Amino acid sequence: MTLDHTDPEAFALLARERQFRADSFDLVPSDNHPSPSVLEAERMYPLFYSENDGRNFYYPGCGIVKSVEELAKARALALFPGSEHVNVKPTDGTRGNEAVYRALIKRDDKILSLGLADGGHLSHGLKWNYSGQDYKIVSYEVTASGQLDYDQIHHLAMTERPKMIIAGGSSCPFQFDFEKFGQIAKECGALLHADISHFVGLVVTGHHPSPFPHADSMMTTIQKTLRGQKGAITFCRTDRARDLDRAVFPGVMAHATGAQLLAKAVAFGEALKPEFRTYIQGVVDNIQALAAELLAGGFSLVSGGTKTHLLILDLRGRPLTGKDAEAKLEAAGILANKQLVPKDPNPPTVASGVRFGSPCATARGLKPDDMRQIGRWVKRLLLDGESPETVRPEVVALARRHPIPGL
Ligand code: DSN
Repeated sequence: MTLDHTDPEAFALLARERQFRADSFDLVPSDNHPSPSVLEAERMYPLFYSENDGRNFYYPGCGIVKSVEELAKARALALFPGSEHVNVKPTDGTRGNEAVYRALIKRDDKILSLGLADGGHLSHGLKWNYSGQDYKIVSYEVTASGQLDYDQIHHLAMTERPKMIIAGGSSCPFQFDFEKFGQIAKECGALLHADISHFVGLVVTGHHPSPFPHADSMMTTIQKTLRGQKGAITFCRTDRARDLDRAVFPGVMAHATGAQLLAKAVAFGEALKPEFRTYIQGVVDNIQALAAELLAGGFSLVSGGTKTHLLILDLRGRPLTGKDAEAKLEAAGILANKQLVPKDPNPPTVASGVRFGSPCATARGLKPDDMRQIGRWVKRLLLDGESPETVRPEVVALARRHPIPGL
C-alpha cells in the first residue's frame, strides 16, 4: 500500500508541495536540490540506533554503519586539502558550531563574529540563540558599500582580545580572506573558526579561498552549495580531535543515523568528481548573469554585486520592503527571501533587502539566459508594478521545462 492509500490527507499535502515546487523557482541561496543518488542513499538506508564516540558503540549490529562513517570521513577530508580531523555526525550547522565552541573555548569566553544584519548567522552570537547566551559576543560589521573592513576587524581583535574569531556568514556576497583572518587571530591570540556553510561548494572547487591551513576549526552544512541532504560536518586540528568528538557526542547530540551518514558520503563522493566543478561554475555564471540583469534594470545590490553564489537586492529608498517584495515574487512563483541589509532601518521580519541564490536553479539546468529572464521578471514585478498573475504563467512554463532532480 502506498501513502496515497494509507494516508490520503498527508499524501495530499505532499502532492501539493511537489506541484508548487515544480512550478516555481527556488532562489533562496541556502536551498538546493540534492542529486537522485543522495536522495536514494538517505531513503534506502535502514533506521536503527548506532550511537558511538568513534571508539565505543552502544548498540549491536553497527559494523557496517561504522564503515559508512569512515567512508564519509575519508571523503570529507579529501574535499578540503590541509584539513586534519573531521567529525561527520552533526545534524545541522547550529549544532555543529555549538560542538566547536564547546570543544575549543569556555563558557563566557569572548567571540568576535560578523553581525547578523551584516551577513552573520544566528549561531554566531544572536542574543536569543545559545551562542549569544553562553558566550560574550563582539561583532564586526561590513562597510557602507557592503565589504569586510580588515582594519576594523584587526582593531576589534586587538582591543577586545576574543578567544575565538569566526569568519563566515549566511548572507555574504563578498569573499572571506582566511589568510588575513588567520594573521589577525594569531596576532591577538584567538582561535580562528571558519563557517563556510553557504559557499562550501565554491571552496571545494577553488572559486573561493579555502580556510585551510589558516583556520583552527571549520564547520559547514551539507545541504547548501554542496548538494547533500540536511546535515553538517566539523573540522579541527589533530591535537583537539578528542575534544571535538566528545563535544559532538555525547556533548550536543546523540544519534547520527546511518541514512544521514551514507547520504553525506554520497554527496562528498559527488563533490569530488569533475562534474561538481562544472556545476559550481554554473552556479557562479548564473548568479553573475542575474546580478548583471538586475543592475541593468536599475536595482542596487549590497556589495555592488557578488563574488559568491548569492546576491542581495537593496530596496532602501524604494516604496517596497523586503517582506513586500518576497510576497510579490512568491505570488509569481519566484522564491527569494527577505533579508536584512547593512544598517537596515527595518526589523528582520520586514527587512529592506531580498536575497537570491543560484544553487537550485543551476541544479535544474538553468543557464545564464534563463537567469537574465528571471531578472527581467523581478524588474517587472518589483519596479514596473506588474501583477504577479501576468508573470506567473511565464514562470510556470520555464519551470516545467526544468524538472527538479529526483522529484
Ligand atoms: N537559515 C540559513 C540561511 O538561510 O542562510 C542558514 O542556516
